Amino acid sequence: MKCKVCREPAIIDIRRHNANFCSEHFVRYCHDQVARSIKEFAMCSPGERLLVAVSGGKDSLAVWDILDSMGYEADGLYVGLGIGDYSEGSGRYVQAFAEQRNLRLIEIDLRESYDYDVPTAAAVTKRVPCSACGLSKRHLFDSAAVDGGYDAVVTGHNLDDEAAVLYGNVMRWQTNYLGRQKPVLAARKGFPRKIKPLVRLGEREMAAYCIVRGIDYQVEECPMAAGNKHLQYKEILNMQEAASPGSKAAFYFGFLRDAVDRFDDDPADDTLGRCERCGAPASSEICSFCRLVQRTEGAAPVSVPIPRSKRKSKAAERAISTSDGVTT
Ligand code: Q46
Ligand code: ZN
Ligand code: ZN
Repeated sequence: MKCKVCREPAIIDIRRHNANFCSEHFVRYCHDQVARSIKEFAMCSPGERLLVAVSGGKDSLAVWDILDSMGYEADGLYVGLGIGDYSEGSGRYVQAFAEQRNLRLIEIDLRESYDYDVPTAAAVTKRVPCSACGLSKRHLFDSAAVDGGYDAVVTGHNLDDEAAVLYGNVMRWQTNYLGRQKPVLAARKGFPRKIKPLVRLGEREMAAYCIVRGIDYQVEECPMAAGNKHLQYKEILNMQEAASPGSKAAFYFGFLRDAVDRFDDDPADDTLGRCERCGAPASSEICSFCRLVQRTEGAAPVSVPIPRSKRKSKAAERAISTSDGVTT
């Protein structure tokens, strides 16, 4: 197996491109794919300030590394979710990464700042952890970006994530979500622009990128993700991809080219008011994040893990349908 560019021994084969790369040209390939996405979807421009939502997993650390290497001014934002050892480990990977590269990292800990954590919020609301988790992350990413004057929030969603979310939304014809499944969402009143520069790169490529670049990341999955449909959709698509390389990319990019504009882009958001407590966009007097903070006030902390249930799987899938959260 030889590198397509230099004919030296290759370290990875990418079947959908019918190409193998050595480590040097693989890194270049990843950067080229990100540069192509940024240009094609007009995600951001040099000189803009970017806020990368980092979870400690491979994708978010890789996208931060790539943007920094490409010369973008990119700070990191990490939200401590309070999911036991998983969150403690994730935080350490993010801190080490930022320190090694001398990058600015903003840290918000749910327990310290808002006196709740994801397991406790799940118990209080009697909903799956991903529901309170997704809500908290979306709110904190948006408000940190708006308050900090950033031009865009960056997330590490890769091609596998986007294809799996699309598959789930198509399976159930979630047309309200389909219209928002774009690699860039423009800024709207009170919401920052959101961009996904990794949409041309697969999960396996991002893991390989981290190894080649010496990025230590949280390999362990979130203990509260078990059983959600998103992982099942990935498995289905992986089987399809193995039988027919290029299927995921054809599915996702064909959707962007021919179908996404046929679905509504959530026009109702433009009529949103302001939360009386925090000033964030809200459809009632208090935004859903502040309502969650109110509901968890004084609740006794709950530890991890929370038992699985069918109800959990369904809500986890709903929470992930917009693919707005941080990926690992
Ligand atoms: S961290 Fe949070 Fe994910 Fe864990 S609780 Fe669910 S949403 S699975 S990206
Ligand atoms: Zn090479
Ligand atoms: Zn609020």
